[in-house]
Amino acid sequence: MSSKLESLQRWVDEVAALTRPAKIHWCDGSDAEYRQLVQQMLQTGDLIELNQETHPGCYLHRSSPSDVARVEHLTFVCTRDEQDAGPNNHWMAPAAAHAKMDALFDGCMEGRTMYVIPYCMGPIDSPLARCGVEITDSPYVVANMRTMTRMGAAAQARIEREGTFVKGLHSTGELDPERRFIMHFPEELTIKSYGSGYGGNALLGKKCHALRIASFQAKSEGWLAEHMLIVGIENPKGETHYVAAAFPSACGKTNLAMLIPPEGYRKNGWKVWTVGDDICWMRPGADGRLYAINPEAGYFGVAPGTSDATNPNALTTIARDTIFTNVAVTADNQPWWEGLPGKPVTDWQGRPYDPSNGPAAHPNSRFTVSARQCPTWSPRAEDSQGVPISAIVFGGRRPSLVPLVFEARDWAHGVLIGAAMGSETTAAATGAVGVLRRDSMAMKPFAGYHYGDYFRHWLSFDKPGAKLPKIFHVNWFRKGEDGRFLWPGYGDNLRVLEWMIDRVEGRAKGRQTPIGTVPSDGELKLDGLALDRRTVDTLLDVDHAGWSDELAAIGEYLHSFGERLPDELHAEQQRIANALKTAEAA
Ligand code: GTP
Ligand code: SPV
Ligand code: MN
Repeated sequence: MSSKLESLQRWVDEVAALTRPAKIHWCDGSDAEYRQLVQQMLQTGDLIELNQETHPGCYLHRSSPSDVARVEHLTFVCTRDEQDAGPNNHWMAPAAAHAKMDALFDGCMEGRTMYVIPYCMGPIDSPLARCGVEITDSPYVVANMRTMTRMGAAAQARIEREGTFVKGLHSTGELDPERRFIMHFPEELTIKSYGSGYGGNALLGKKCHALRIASFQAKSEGWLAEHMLIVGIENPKGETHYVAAAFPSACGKTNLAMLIPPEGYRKNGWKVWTVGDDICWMRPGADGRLYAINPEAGYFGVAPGTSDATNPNALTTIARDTIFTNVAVTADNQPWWEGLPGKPVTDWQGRPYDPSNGPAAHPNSRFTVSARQCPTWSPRAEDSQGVPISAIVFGGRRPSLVPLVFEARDWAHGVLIGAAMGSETTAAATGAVGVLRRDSMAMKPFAGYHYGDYFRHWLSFDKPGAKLPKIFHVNWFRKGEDGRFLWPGYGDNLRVLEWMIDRVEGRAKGRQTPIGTVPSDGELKLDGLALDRRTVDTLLDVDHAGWSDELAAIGEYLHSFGERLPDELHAEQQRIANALKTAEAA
């Protein structure tokens, strides 16, 4: 390849001088290149061939058993001023962080191939898209980046035209958890990641670039980089509303993005269009509405729980040309995880399956697949201007208190609802599972700067001329006394989305409560569901005493962001706390 951008060539030379690879390969993103990589990984054991009759083009990767999830305690945001990283991030001084990382990278690619991956996040000709280059010594990372991003020659051409790109340096190193760090230098548009080969730690276009670095850029450039799915809901009249929803990791984004409408809805002509399942970049258009693109080109989705009953679309999507990571295998060499029919014989670590070792598939096992393989893939995913967003949805795993759905009265209230989000932790990150923690806008692990500044940035979109989406909060995870989910979820979540669209279009009146608007009697269409009256009442109930405690906890949480917290959010918190007191007294 000729006419390389000088700054790019210089950086590649510098990295090569530091890491000392045996070979350098510039990735062009071609089919031939992919096939060659797969052949090589089959030989080294990095990939294992799955049953090619049932799953053509599908392979299994087993990661090191201590490298199976994001590592938030080893992830740093290295701004010049510690304050700018905020209490929501781990911080290290840039010079110290560079020194630490460069010592790890010193000679780490000896005898190995260094891959240079030019990629574009977003449709290749979109003004909202941004480019980066990841340098890695992992062919598995290359194969995944090819599916997850627009990788190769076209991205490189755009980089050469624009002259700027995010620099991401990655090595799997020794896969030693003691020598593992994921460092971000947002002011230098630079990422350095060492010691992990897994997902968000290693595919640097995804969480590191498209969320941590991008959120930092978006703040100064007037847009938003969010941990959100984007889904189009088409009604029987052929009108489509686009909804963006932020749920924490492993809390239902992929599932909602691909939902199949309940039978009655399908008969009536409702359709669902998948634009994105994890990341959303949006900015105001000329008409004042927010327009969104999905910066990714593929899905890195949670395998366990994916079944014909929950997400048949995903099952169809991953029936071919998919890389599975840390799933189990059946006797006839098909991928298997908890929730599928059939039986595992080999677990995710390659051992004969023994239930006393825990689940057969790792709870954070995943599939990597091109978005275009999804039967509900929306052609608007390639729209360079993005899709207009009608509603923003926040949600998390809340076993109690939080109703199925409620609506913010205005933008500032919506920002408070997003900021106050809480959810039980999941296997997507290392650490305890099932612990309730605050996860503002589902961005706790991903906001590349101080949450106080981030909330202020969100509030700044409410200005004259803006036609902002309505903001809602949902909870699919409310549990009954028997510990089972009260709401059927999955496809039936469309019933809740329909109510939101009715609110957007002014058809549903709703019932005002101190925490926001909930569906009034009969507004939520529940026909065909075996839900008794008491369950529905519980799902939509607003417990004033319980919410008073919740608002106190939210107040304390907001307080932890100190002076940078916008006064408007304190005021909103106070307003709702007071409304609850009044309601309790009544
Ligand atoms: P990340 O890729 O980690 O960001 O996760 P995600 O938000 O895309 O989550 P995903 O859709 O993969 O769902 C994670 C888990 O939640 C799976 O085990 C699902 O089966 C389960 N889940 C998703 N939607 C629902 C729902 O509506 N109800 C219930 N009860 N579980 C759900
Ligand atoms: C998440 O954890 O939110 C994911 C998976 O989407 S990872 O790419 O590993 O971050
Ligand atoms: Mn995610």
